[in-house]
Amino acid sequence: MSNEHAILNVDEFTSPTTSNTPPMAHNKYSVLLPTYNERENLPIITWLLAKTFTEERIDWEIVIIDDGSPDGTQDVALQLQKVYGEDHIQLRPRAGKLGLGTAYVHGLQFATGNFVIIMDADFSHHPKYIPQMIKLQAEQNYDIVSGTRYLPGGGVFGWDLKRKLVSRGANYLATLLLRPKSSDLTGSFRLYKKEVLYQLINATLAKGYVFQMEMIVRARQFNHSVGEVPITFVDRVYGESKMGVSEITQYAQGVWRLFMTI
Ligand SMILES: Nc1nc2c(ncn2[C@@H]2O[C@H](COP(=O)(O)OP(=O)(O)OP(=O)(O)O)[C@@H](O)[C@H]2O)c(=O)[nH]1
Ligand SMILES: [Mg+2]
Repeated sequence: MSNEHAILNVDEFTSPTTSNTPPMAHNKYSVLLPTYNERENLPIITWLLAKTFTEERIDWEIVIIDDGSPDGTQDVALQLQKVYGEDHIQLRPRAGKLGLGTAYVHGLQFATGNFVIIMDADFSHHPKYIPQMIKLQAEQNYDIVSGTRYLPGGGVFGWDLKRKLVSRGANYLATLLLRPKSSDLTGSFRLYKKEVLYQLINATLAKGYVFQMEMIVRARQFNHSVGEVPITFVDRVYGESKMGVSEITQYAQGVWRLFMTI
C-alpha cells in the first residue's frame, strides 16, 4: 500500500455508523501562496493542488497573496476563484511588493485551516509531496514537516553550479553555526500546525530570504518537533529569479545575528 493510500482510503475501514463522516473532516489545510508575476504558473499550480487535495479527500483552501503584480496575476487569480469557488480560493492581495515575509503574515490571518502549508507558486515545490507531508505529520504528530533537498531522495533540478553552491553554502553555514533540527534551512516548502506558525512568525525578525531559515532555527528554540520529507526542487519554469548579491549578503547577516542572539 502506498503512502497516499494509507490516508486516502480511510473510509474503507469505517463502520456503517460513521460512513457519513468524510475522512479527515476534522483537519483543514490552508495553502499560503505568495505571488509576484506568476500569471503563467498560477493556473497550473492551482489545478495541481486542487487535484491532489480532491483525490486524497483532504479539506483545503488556497490563500493567494499577490503584491500588485504588474503582469496581471490578480486577473488570473480572480478567474481561478470563479472556477474553484470562494470556499477554496481566497484572494488577499496587497497594493505593492512588500516582500515574502510579510506576505505570509498577511495571508496567515485569513487562513481557516488548522494546518498551514507554505510553498512557492513557481513549480519549484510540487504538490505531489503534500500527501506525504500530511501523512508524516499525522503519524508522529509533528509540529512542522519540512520538505528537504538535502536528505537522500531529495535534490535540486535545473540549477547551475553557482546557484547550487550558494544554496549548499548557505545551508552549511547556518547548520554549522545554529545546529537546527532540519537539514534544509533555506527551503520554504513546509507544513505547520497553525498555532506553531503563528508563534514562529511572531518571533521571527527577518524579512526576505533569511525568513525561512530563521523560522526553522527558532523551531528548535521553542522545542517544536520537525519531520522531513525529501523533495526534488525544480527551478522555476516561467519568470525571473530574484536571487542576487544583496540577498546573499542579507542572508549571511541574518545567520550571524541569530548566532549572536539565540
Ligand atoms: N506576495 C509576494 N510574493 C512574492 C514576493 N517575492 C516573491 N514572491 C513569491 O514567492 C515565491 C518564491 O519567490 P521566488 O522569486 O520564486 O524565490 P526563489 O524561489 O528563491 O527564487 P527564483 O525561483 O529563482 O526566482 C514565488 O511564488 C513568488 O512569486 C513578494 O514580494 N510578494
Ligand atoms: Mg522560486
